[in-house]
Amino acid sequence: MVVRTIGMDEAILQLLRERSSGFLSGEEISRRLKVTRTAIWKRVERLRSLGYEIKAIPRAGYRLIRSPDLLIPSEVNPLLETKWIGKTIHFFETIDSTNAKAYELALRGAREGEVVIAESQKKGKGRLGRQWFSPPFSNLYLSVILRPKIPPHQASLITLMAAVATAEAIGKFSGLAPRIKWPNDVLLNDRKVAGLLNEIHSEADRIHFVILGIGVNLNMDESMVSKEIRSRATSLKKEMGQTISRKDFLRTLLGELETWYEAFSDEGGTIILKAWRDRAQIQGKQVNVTSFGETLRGVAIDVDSDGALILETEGGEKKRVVAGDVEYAK
Ligand code: BT5
Repeated sequence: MVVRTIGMDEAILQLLRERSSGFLSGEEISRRLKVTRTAIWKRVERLRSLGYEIKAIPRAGYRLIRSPDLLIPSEVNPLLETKWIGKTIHFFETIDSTNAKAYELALRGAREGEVVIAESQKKGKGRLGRQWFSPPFSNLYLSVILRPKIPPHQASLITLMAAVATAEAIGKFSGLAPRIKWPNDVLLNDRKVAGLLNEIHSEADRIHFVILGIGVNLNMDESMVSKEIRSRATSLKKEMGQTISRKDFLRTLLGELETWYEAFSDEGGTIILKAWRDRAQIQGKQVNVTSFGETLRGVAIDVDSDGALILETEGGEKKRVVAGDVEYAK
């Protein structure tokens, strides 16, 4: 569907970019892409509606003046500095959930490093059946397919790795100091700027793939957001006081993901756990943890090598929490 539409749009953009210093006639585009001139005109109108500034002069043709901050592959690919993550990008203007799409692609054999990006999600997924608010053309919603050669019980290290990489990307990009909240929220000024949802497909002793789902609030304004989320969410634009180039941020994020995933693959989990602890600073904190409908109060001791939270409850008992939500006690 959308991919095909985008394919033709991108082909037109590609030709216009090649002719950056002059006009390209409708006739030439029509000949090279084997479509009618009316079809090209319709595509150009569509591209304009997406924010492309395209000048058209009768008899001279078309010229690309300016491109918007879109995340389509032809805008993103030339910028990427990664070796393998994002070499194939599946782009959608809108989709139910990038994670669901990536899962489907991975089942059909998509390779490690393939990425699904959407401009908006209709059913963006949070953890535990919750929703991720995903307004169009303002944030980043992406899913990366990984095929790590590790046993399933280590999969949560991949989640910690992704949280570290996302926090590192936000830190490098903004100069601010994001904090990780167990298990995988990234906060700026105690508000959530990014959330991660990782989904695993495995058998008893082997992981087939992990879908790393990452949502980062970049240019989302408070006016776009419901009251419920507003008090707990923030965006890079809000924290930095300027509009964010989503393409540039994406480049930074994919670069960090590649670096940290390779560090994990080469050196193991210790390096990830250390980086996670440095950015979470949860050890010794008084917390309330909600897990499977039960709320536990206590002091966070650490995360273990499987990413579980170790809590010392008020009664002095040690508990290991594998899934849930943390609130810092005031
Ligand atoms: C998460 O869940 O934080 C995981 C979010 C993962 C989203 C990405 S986007 C790309 C990929 N494809 C998907 O379908 N999902 C992933 P959780 O910890 O359960 O947090 C969800 C809660 O955060 C919601 O119940 C809201 O209270 C709040 N929330 C929803 N949208 C938000 C947003 N844009 N910014 C900040 N908070 C939000």
